[in-house]
Amino acid sequence: MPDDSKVTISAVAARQTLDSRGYPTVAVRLTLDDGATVDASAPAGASTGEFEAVELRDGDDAYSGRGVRQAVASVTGELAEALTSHPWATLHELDAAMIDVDGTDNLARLGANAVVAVSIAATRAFAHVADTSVHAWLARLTGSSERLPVPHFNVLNGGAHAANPLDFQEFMVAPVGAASEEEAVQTGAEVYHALAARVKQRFGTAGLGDEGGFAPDVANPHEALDLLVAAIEDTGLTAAVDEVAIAIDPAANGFYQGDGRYRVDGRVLDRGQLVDYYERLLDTYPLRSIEDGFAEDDHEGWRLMFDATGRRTQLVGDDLYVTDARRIEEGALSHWSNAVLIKPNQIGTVTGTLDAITVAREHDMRCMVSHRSGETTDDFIADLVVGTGVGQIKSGAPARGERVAKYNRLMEIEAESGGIPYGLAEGSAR
Ligand code: 2PG
Ligand code: MG
Repeated sequence: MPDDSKVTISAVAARQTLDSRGYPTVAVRLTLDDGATVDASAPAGASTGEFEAVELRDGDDAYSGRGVRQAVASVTGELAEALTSHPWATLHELDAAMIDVDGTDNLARLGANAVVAVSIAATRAFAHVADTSVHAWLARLTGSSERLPVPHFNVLNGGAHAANPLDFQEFMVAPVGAASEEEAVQTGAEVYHALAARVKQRFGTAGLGDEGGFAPDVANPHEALDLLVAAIEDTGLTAAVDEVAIAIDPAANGFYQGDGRYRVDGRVLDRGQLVDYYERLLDTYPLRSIEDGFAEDDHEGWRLMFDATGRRTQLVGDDLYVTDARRIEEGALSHWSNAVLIKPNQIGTVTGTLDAITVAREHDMRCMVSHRSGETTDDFIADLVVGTGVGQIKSGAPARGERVAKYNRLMEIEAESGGIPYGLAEGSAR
């Protein structure tokens, strides 16, 4: 077992580095006793859930208050002292020590941006001392069968990630029927380019949103979905749930009006009407997955949606669960959704992330590993998704360095490892 090999950290360094939106985030380097170094950096969300672990921002003049010098100081100060104090037998022990030093229940004092970067670097350190890849180490730790995931390419952006009037945040293309990761990436890129041509022709511009998808002045979700279907067909492939499927993240917190009412397409819909709206989309388009279709605190809306569509569609909780095992358990027992989005920085440690996946699995909920809208070129989530074998990832468009870093790492794992199957995990069809 990898945990037999202890990790001894001799030095801890941290600094500010820029994310894909040009704001600073935390970069960490751990030096191990054999001289090896492991690095990691924290991503940052824009449409964040209320109950996420706290991302520490300085709030002073630098970067409009978004500097992370305090979080960097957390790493080089208190965390460095704790981490270099003795050898670590397990990642769990190391993560627990950081939570202990922080002393709050949401990492508010040291900052989840500090802790998650250290936790990811530490995971790499354990893989290093076990002389294996990060994905293989995670698979052994969690007892999972490795799997290359179906990528969900966010090719059209709206909501908090774009300046257009589109209420829904993400429109994704998922090559479910591809034979390999390499083929899936090719499909995603070809659809992206076909969409670029259509968007340029219709709107005269192909400006991008935060995740590298196009952000034209599309008026409503129907128009966006029509464009996606057309772009898929332009490539000669079939838009269908078991071939090239579509997934959406409305990110409903962004258009929730309170009191069970939502503003979509300029109309105010109650919960039942919003369920009807989604059902019409499901009837019309090859939609396999809807994430955050309701607001994070509108549990009644989630339940209604689950009752109406949970048997035929993947319903993913993101802001709803914030990668928190306790919330996921509550959602499973209350029938809020049948799937969970997995973002390490929402919970702040890799161990907490793995706990979230374990609980989801115990309740037969599917998982999708996810990037954040603010990213670096850190590709940890690629190894995370393969090692846990959950079968689905979203990492934005098949373009821009911080997005393709993950897709490229997946293709590298496929090429290097040989024999890891591609596709949705058992029981994950629509
Ligand atoms: C989401 C994410 C990632 P953000 O809502 O799923 O796509 O966006 O990182 O802004 O929360
Ligand atoms: Mg989301």
